[in-house]
Amino acid sequence: MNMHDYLTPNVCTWCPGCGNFGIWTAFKKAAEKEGWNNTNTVLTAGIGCHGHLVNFVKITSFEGLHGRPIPVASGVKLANNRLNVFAFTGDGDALAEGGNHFIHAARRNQDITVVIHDNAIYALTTGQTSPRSPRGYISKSTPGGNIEEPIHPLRLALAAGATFLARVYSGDIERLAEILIAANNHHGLSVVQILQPCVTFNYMYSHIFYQENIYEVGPSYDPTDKTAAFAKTMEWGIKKIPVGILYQVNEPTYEEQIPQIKKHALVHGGTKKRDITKILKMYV
Ligand SMILES: Cc1ncc(C[n+]2csc(CCOP(=O)(O)OP(=O)(O)O)c2C)c(N)n1
Ligand code: SF4
Repeated sequence: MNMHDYLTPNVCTWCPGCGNFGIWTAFKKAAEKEGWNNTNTVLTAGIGCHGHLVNFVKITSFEGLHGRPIPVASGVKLANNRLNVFAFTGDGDALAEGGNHFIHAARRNQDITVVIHDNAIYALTTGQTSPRSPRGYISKSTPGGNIEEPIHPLRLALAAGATFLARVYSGDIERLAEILIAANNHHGLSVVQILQPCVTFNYMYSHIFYQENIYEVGPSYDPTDKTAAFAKTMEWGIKKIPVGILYQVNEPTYEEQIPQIKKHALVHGGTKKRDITKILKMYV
């Protein structure tokens, strides 16, 4: 398939200039390069502007309930652990409604890729303060300014046991495509935090803000050093937003530790009929 083959008949509804366009393009580029298609890949998404992405990519997908793309991805991977599985999620979706799933996915180390479209607000519902909005952020849900501390998803995932953490700006399409490929190739849970400007509602985290304030961690950085990774996840602010692969280590995946799916995927195991009449009789 080439990039054009991934298009669907659905009309794209994102606002002009939205950071989601960069994510869409980068994903299709990565898919073309890696040969991701309906035979080997499944996408899941939550509810929000981010979730529309799966309607615009011709690969088998499931758009679930708000906050639930990770458990759906988890189920898909358990049923067929030979698939590439991507869970597209918003910052509200991943860290508020789905916050518990996010933490447990990190510690479980299933071999799936969680892609956070981080626009630091609830965009689809017109710009309310989210768990990523900074302190003091004024929106229609916090007209007096946000009084809560924002969540830093990579720091949270690292503390919970994640084995691959990356951050990238949505406008850097080449780098984003590379990182999506690296995340998918990683054995274990990968979290990719994409700095995705919402040009309609987020007046702080604009394209210019990210272009001026991100920096690549560079070749001298050791992504296997957990203490260094923690330090990187503590950085956020003017000229101080590190991007790139911040952490990557090899640990056994969840799937590798389940003997029943080590040799063949559950879906290829066939079904065995069992007579449960005796058991049912116990309940009458
Ligand atoms: C359980 C539940 N709570 C609230 C909503 C309403 N809702 C739909 S989309 C959305 C905001 C989505 O924000 P985010 O996940 O950050 O994604 P974005 O739109 O910014 O991409 C909300 C609150 C819902 N559908 N379900
Ligand atoms: S509301 Fe924001 S996130 Fe949603 S499509 Fe428009 S610019 Fe993108």
